Amino acid sequence: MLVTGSAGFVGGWLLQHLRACRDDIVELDPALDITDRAAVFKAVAAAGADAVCHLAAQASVGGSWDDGGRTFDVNAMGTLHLVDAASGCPSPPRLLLVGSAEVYGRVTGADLPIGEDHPLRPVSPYAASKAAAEMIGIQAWLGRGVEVIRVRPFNHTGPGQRPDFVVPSLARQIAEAARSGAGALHVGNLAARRDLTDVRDVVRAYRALLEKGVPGEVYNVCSGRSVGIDQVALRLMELAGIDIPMVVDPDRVRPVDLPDLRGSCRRLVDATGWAPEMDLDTTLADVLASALS
Ligand code: A2R
Repeated sequence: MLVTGSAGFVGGWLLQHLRACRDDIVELDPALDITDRAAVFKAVAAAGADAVCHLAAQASVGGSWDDGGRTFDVNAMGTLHLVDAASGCPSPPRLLLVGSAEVYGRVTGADLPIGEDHPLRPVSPYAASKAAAEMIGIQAWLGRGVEVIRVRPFNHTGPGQRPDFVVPSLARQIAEAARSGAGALHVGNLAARRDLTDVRDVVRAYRALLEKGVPGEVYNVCSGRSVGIDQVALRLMELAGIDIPMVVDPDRVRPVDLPDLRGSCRRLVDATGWAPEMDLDTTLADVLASALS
């Protein structure tokens, strides 16, 4: 399997899972820019893989507001280059395009849990770039018969995630406070609720879908339950044995935040038999342990 973005957060966990499954793995050179069409063609041809998991992306929703053009180049055009390169192979590999549940945009309580047929209403430049990447994948399947499977992961976390994501950000601040014995927890929108899955469960879903997913189809990857960010913060403090005040930092509140995001994983479960194995407490304890180390 060829893995793009293997040096990233999810990539590291995917490689670990693939190794445990004794899969043949080729990593796209992390120095290769996915927007370099000629380089992507060369690398995909040389890899000769039967499957590709495409993780390489500008993955920051917040950052996409500052550089929508680059986000679109990397996430949409990068996907186009990869898909075109794959379709030009003598035996085109099966492709898993990793999108995002952010494509659903603002949803109301009545829409929950969100199924894959929910309309795409991207709010951030990041979400728009991921919706565009999906269209590129659909076209490759319908127009050229390339076996493309799309996934829309909801929020996921685990050890090694960058601290600009909410759980490691909270864990890092709490770890610092535990060390120093003082401090405050700077938070964004505490009222937000998110469907949080452990990255180790997410990568199992990706591999299972590459094996058993239906080409042309799209799958949510989520737990089906949402948890309040305030509950996450409180639980992390409890696990660390500290109690520090929470301070809302306007810089951490995104221009447009989604009050609740909870998906249905029914289609994924039906296709693969997948079920999350990690409970939230274990995930939080592991992220905290990694922040404390
Ligand atoms: O920016 P870096 O040096 O951290 O590299 C990231 C890489 N990447 C690229 N690779 C090739 N050409 C580019 N122009 C390019 N821009 C970024 O993709 C990194 O190694 C990887 C993405 O990893 P993370 O930023 O850690 O994201 P994460 O959480 O692993 O997300 C994986 C996928 C992405 O498609 C997200 O949009 C989706 O899951 O949620």
